[in-house]
Amino acid sequence: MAEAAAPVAPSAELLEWPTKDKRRFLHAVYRVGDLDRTIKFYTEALGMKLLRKRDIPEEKYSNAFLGFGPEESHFVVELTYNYGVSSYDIGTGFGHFAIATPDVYKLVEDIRAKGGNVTREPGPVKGGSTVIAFVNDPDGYTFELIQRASTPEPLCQVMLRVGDLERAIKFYEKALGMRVVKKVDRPEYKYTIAMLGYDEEEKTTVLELTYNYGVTEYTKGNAYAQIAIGTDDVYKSAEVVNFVTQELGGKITRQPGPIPGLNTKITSFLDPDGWKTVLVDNADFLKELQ
Ligand SMILES: N[C@@H](CCC(=O)N[C@@H](CS)C(=O)NCC(=O)O)C(=O)O
Repeated sequence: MAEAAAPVAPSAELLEWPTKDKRRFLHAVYRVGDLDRTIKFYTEALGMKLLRKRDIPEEKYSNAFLGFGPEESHFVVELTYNYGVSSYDIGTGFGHFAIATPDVYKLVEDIRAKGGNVTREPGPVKGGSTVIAFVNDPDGYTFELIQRASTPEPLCQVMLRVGDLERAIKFYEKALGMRVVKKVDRPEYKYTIAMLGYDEEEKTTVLELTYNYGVTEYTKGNAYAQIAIGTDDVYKSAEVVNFVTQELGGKITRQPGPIPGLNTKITSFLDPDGWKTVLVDNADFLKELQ
């Protein structure tokens, strides 16, 4: 019997594409049970701005985009409200979004004054010196507050838990062209974290991957959806992703091409742990904003 053909290795030029491409974190997409309630909390307590809203009645959902600056240059959150669905399961794998602020103590007081749920009081991170705090939003999504003198991008992290950190790092390096900008092992607390992205963590948003010693499985729930990242060529990008999934796992869930009706070109895929990323054509995305 003929054996299955080994995958043909793409050219070196194609494999380098993810690091040559114009990549940027665009938004994190997740579902909330009450759009107005979340908009109120994010604008009044967390200090975000409401950037745009859209209602798609034919598909029975609405979106709201919020962040600390315009979508042309900032990472933002894209909230999805599905008509009639008031709660979701966040699962155990999703970690948090993070907000960098010069004064965590002050922000926590402001959040508390607005009725926010502070789950970890401000103070140095266990095993380190950076002042952090944790608060939960009305749906139970966690926001880590991180003390930093200044930052061009306050919405600075998406933290996801993974079952095999080295495999996940390889995937985001090879398939998405990210770099490990920081890695910290805290054996006393039995976890390792890796920050991955396209620039230093003080300058832009990073993906924080957390490995808890011995934990290989998490639940994903149905609340958090995906991260969107910009690309200049969804077709080339998808070819690389497809090749990398053959080595490391994960799979393309949407072949590259325009979204019907919107014409924005995208491709989406799962990493080896099942976390979803969507790559969005940079030029099409800017047209969407106009
Ligand atoms: N078991 C933790 C490992 C990650 C972790 O502990 N991260 C640090 C922040 S980098 C933290 O949450 N520390 C808690 C604290 O300092 O109170 C998890 O899965 O969330």
